[in-house]
Amino acid sequence: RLPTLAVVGATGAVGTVMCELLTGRRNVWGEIRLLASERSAGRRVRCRGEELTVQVLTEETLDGVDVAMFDVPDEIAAHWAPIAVDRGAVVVDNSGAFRMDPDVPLVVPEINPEQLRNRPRGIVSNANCTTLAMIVAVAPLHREYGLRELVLASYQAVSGAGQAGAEALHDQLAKVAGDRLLGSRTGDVRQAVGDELGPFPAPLALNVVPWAGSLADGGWSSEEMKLRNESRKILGLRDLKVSATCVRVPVVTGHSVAVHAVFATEIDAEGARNVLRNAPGVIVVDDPAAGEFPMPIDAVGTDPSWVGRIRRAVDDPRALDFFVTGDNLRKGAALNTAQIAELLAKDLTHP
Ligand code: 11C
Repeated sequence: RLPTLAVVGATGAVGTVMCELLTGRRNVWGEIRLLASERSAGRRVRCRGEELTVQVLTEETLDGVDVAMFDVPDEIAAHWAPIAVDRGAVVVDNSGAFRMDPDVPLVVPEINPEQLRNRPRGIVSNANCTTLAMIVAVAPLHREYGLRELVLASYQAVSGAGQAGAEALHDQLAKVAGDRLLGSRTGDVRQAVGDELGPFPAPLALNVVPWAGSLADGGWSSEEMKLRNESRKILGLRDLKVSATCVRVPVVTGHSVAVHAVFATEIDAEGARNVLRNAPGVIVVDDPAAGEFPMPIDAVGTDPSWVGRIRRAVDDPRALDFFVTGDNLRKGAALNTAQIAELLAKDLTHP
């Protein structure tokens, strides 16, 4: 019997991409069950060539599920994931609810797939989308050169904040379009956009906002702390120094990170490029003379992390600077979850 899969949160921004992804990937599932809140129940969604009806998430609709993917807010995952485990499922959770739990592995299949087997709570966590875009490129460099420190600046797309984020940006762009004064000293974007900020603290149209997530200790944002804590856990580097500044930009999909990585040994750009060319899940696009560098408009809809602008730091032969872009809804969320779930399916089918 092929395992039964539940997609919890099937109609959200990530859930929608998940259904598209499942349609294109190798079919390892028997039944696929789409679950969501009452609001979305009854909706018909095409998945894997079948027309499926979204069902309400209940204890009963979790019955018989072997693997449950959760693409829901933290508090809903915190409540429902243990219930799914009690009903017999292994949960792959894309929220932040369990990532730092020492009894929950934080798995990126290209980096630490072996940790999947050690899951005492029956839950496996999927990392934050910004961490994922960056870590797929950082990990192979760490293996080769020994990572000591990361200094990061993110350029995060609005769909990281869900469907509401994408809609807010499009609504705002419609309001500012055509007014060539807006964004200048005499054109007030705040006035043009009004109160419709969606999930953001300030307008995103014609602007960037140096904030994502909630306020954490010391003035850091929760998103910045996730980059630090999740990188340490995935790489198994408890003392890794990480400083991040997370910034929201007017991009619909595709999170980018400018990375300054310091290693234990000297590093040269061509050596690093070769390591990255051979790394799974990475594509190197690095020919600035020809105008080729990684950008969200190219990465969107694709699986790998796109890496470019690779150069050794002028003032530190042990440091490398580069730019990485990945689709925050695919590798940053749905794809990594699907990859983990497929490894679990393989174990269930051939224990
Ligand atoms: C954003 N990275 O772009 C966030 C969204 O911990 O999974 C994902 C939050 C998370 O707003």
